Amino acid sequence: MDVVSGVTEGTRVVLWIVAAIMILANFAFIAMSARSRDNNRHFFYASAFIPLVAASLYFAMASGYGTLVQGTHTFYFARYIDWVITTPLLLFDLTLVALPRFPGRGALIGILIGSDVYMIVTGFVASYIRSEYRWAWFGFSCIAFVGILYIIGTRLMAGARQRDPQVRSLFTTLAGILAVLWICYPIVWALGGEGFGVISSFWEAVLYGVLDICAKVGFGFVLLSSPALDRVETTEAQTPSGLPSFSSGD
Ligand code: RET
Repeated sequence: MDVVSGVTEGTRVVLWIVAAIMILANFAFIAMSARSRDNNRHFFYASAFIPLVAASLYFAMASGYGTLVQGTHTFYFARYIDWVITTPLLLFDLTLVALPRFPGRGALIGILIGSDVYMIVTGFVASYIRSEYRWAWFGFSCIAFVGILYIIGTRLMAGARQRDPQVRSLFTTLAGILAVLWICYPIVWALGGEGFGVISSFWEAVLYGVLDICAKVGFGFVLLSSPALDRVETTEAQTPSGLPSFSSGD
């Protein structure tokens, strides 16, 4: 079998296909930005940048430069470079939909992104280490992940409840997509070569590929094609009296 840097031919084909889909998504999101407005253009920039980053790192893996051969095991380290850049941007999008511009959402964005970077970096360490100690790092990463889901389910949800019904329902859809897809990542990790090794590296590449396409491209399409996007940065949280609320952020 033709193997380049530990990547077999079948897996390379999968990686090339995902790279191609990501670059097409980047073009599509750039084209969609024609309908953006000044107040929501950042969503288009972020959504287009996410598949561009993924395309370049899938390209690296497909061409044999995104892997590390560790004995009989191939570690696809480029995934973590992709995720450490793209997952904060996805959380950034979600937070902007949930919370109004005022009275400020910076602290929550900082906490979410900090925890997310920690989750990916500890996940990288778990993957790099081949001894049983990797499970401790997997555990650290999972703790941060639970924290992220907790903040989304509590603080962001509470913020979204105070918003325009269309914006609220966009948030609920995006948060649902994000939670369901993101939970699959540690499951694939545990089943794949870094964890228990019960699925082949080919199927691991297929599963991560499908997840990455749904979490980046699917999420981006839902966000950018929503009519509620125009209302996200214009509506403020409402108190029952209709006055802007000063309590839903910090
Ligand atoms: C790892 C392994 C360690 C434990 C946990 C993980 C979580 C990874 C996640 C990745 C999400 C990636 C996305 C990429 C697409 O844009 C690192 C697999 C908890 C949640 C959404």
